[in-house]
Amino acid sequence: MIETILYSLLSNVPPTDNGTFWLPRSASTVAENIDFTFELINWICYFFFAVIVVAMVLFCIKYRRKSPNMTCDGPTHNTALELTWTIAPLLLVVVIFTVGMRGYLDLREAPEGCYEVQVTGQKWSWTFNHPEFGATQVGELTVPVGKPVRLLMTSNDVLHSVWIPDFRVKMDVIPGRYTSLWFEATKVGDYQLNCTEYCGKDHSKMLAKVHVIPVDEFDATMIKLASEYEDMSRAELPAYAINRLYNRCVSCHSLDGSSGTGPSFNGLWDRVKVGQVKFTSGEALSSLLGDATEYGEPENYIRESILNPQKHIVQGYLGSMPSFQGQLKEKQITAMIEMFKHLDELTDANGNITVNKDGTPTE
Ligand code: HEC
Ligand SMILES: [Cu+2]
Repeated sequence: MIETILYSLLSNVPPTDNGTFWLPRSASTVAENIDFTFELINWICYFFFAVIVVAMVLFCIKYRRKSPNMTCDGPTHNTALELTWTIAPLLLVVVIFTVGMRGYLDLREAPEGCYEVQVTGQKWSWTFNHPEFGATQVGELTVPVGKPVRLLMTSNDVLHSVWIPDFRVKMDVIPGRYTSLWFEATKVGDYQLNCTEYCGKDHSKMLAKVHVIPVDEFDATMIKLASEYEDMSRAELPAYAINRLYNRCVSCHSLDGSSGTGPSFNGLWDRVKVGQVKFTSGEALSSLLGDATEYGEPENYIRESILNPQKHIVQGYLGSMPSFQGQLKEKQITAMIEMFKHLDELTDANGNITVNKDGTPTE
């Protein structure tokens, strides 16, 4: 009841298309409640600001010291006044709590049957996995309009935080733990996702776009995304691999030559091509290449390294690489191999990726 009255009093509450002076446009189901709570508190502040300033000015005039030898009796009790300034704020705070708590519970409790996306934060990018379609997106997230979506999130390195201002949702992303948030987008369009936990040098570039698309286009779009490499020519594969597949390797393999959990991809093809890899068994790759040997072609060694990484462990590393058997299709493995061969055309000297998925240069 009280909420209905308050709603009708606050005529400029969202949903708004362009946002208000204080708030960006709103585009999710929880936004209404959040904006209402914000506006409510805001208007309470305006009201008391006006009352207090007016009273202060009037009292300054009325009770000013009118002559140098004027004295007064000092403060006294006024029970009615004291009860008013105790009980009125108490009631206000109870109202704010009730409205705020309801909105908070809505935010924290995802409805049944959400579409689930797995989110990984990593210095300095966002990876979105759609287990239902076997599709992965980096730096962009496609979701259906009018359907609740739940993000199950974790970090590969430090604290990050997902924030989609237009949806009014925000949640920390923590290494070694899952956190979640949910939203239901109400309007088709593109929305900005930010990292809002300072996470190092390129924190301000840790952005992603949320594409909200009509429900009837969603399945087709995701299926296409999961199999987009099928129709690509060989020349298109390296740019695809570095943008769409490398994110599964990035936590262990660098592009700038520095070794991590695994050897850097930088120079990998040159090493492998001439067999210049030594294994913990003491064997060298050179003795496994060439006619009538285990691998024949160097490409076979890379394929084997991805599908069956335990077979030969590179010296100086532990056998900690997971197998990608069943996770990468043959053509995606071909794409990775093409990526190794063309790595110098895809990255700059510092190991930054310099091409987009469609082969155009970044920035
Ligand atoms: C959890 C860490 C981890 C991930 C993720 C990972 N690797 Fe590895 N990778 C390793 C380690 C450790 C080695 C070295 C030991 C070995 O040979 O198994 C290695 C070795 C390799 C080698 C052989 C390197 C050489 O110098 O001979 C290739 C090729 C390779 N990985 C490709 C990939 C690809 C492609 C991906 C992503 C699709 C990937 N790895 C994901 C840890 C990882
Ligand atoms: Cu971050």
